[in-house]
Amino acid sequence: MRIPRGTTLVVGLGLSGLAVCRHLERLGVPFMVADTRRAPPGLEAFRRAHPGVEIHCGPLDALDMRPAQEIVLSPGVDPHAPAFAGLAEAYHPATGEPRVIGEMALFCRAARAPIAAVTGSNAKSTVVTLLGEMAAESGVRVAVGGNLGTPALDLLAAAPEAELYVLELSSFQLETTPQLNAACAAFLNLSEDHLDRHGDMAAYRAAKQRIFRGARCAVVNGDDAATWPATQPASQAVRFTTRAPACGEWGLAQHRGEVCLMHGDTPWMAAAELGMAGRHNRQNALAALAVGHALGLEAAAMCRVLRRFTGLAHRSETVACINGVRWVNDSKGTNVGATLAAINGLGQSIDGRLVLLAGGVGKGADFTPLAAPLAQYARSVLLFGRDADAMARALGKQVAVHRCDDLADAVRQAAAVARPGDCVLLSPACASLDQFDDYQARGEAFCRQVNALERGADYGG
Ligand code: UMA
Ligand code: ADP
Repeated sequence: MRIPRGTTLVVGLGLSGLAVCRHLERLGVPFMVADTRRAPPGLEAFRRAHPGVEIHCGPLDALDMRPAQEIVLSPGVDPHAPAFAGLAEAYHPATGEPRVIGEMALFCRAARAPIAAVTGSNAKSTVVTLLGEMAAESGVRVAVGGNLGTPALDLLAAAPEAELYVLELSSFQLETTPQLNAACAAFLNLSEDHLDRHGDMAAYRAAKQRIFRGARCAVVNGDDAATWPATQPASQAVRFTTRAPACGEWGLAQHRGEVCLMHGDTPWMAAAELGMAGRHNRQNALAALAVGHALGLEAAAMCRVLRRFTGLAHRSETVACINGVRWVNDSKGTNVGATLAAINGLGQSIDGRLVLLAGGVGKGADFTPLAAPLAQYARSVLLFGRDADAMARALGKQVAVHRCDDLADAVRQAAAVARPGDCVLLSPACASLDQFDDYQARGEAFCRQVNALERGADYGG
């Protein structure tokens, strides 16, 4: 099938693709859609809502995409797939941008308010949520979205009066964004994730580094050089660090006998006042302050938010204490870096030991960095899901590892091995998609099973 000349092709009928379709409709741009699944969910609803729009379902090599005006990929669609060979490198004569782009490229063209953008392997949602709250508390009309959930293009219609867009951006979204031109762009941290898509860490980092293209201000992690801009002097970026900060940096230092969040040598607030628990959240608070300060948000308003915000669901969230055992839902721990932060953060703070529940889709990651902290802090590791065996091999013999049928079985076994003072931690270091719709569904299943345990009920799934 040949795409009519001048037509834009939207690939992927998910959240992002549907937002692109609505946007193109508003602009009056002719488009058609494609999805590599033969029967993607929502197809019939889409047909009813867009009766005149042509839809192609199935492999993309059945489509001749060359005449397309532009090809707008959903984040889950790999621009390096063979179907786009030759097209991904081509430039559009009118826009000067690549012909294969993503939702964010359309957003940048249309947005009339400054963009604050946040990327990183972990902590994006937490920092973006904090920033949205900080901006609102400062009296700024703010719209928050992107990888977090609400597609960026939907914000344009939902919040036309916005004075600031705060966007969480994944490597997938950045890979198809030629030039973001953010007022402030933050790269929080880099650890292994999505290697099944990007191939290696260099490509993954390069995708994330695109956040700095055209940025007026860069915020980076002083403790993680991989986040520093590759093409500009790192000294021009604002840094946050967990050490005592140098002049202009954000960091942690003792002030009048307590650890404080500092800007250079100026204390902003005591770390103990933070609503969020865990050492990694101090870092997240500093990152949010660094971006908020760069955007000119009010200092007092930002500190008020940091005091009251206790964290998002499914991120190191205590969901029950049963017979002296704390049960923690960190289902959003979908990569090794996140799970390491949870193990180290909790391992240091509990009286007993950790019982870790982990496994799922490993996305090509190396699990060996988990072995040493688990040997130090864990009583037992209960593994389930597709890559459980790979994880067991990586953990070696220093840790007591048990294979479980599924999450419910792991919860059951955890209840049997945990002792008073221990903490049972669901932090899978893997995506959930082999067994659940998403990390929320996995976290909710865990909470249901733990609640049933609390009630002394039989729990099955
Ligand atoms: N599809 C294809 N071919 C493919 C892949 C997907 O046709 O090769 C189709 C699927 O059949 C489906 C649609 O594309 O119909 C799904 O598109 P998608 O996977 O890009 O997902 P969306 O529903 O559009 O959601 C995307 C983000 N998803 C991904 O990046 C995988 C959402 O991030 C984001 O919230 C949403 O846009 C709105 O911006 C989710 C995510 O898992 C939370 N992100 C990853 C992460 O956080 O680790 C990066
Ligand atoms: P993202 O949107 O990048 O996935 P979230 O804020 O949802 O980030 O947090 C995801 C996971 O990362 C959580 O499981 C959390 O425990 C862990 N995490 C939070 N902050 C950090 C940090 N600063 N460094 C490493 N891991 C972190």
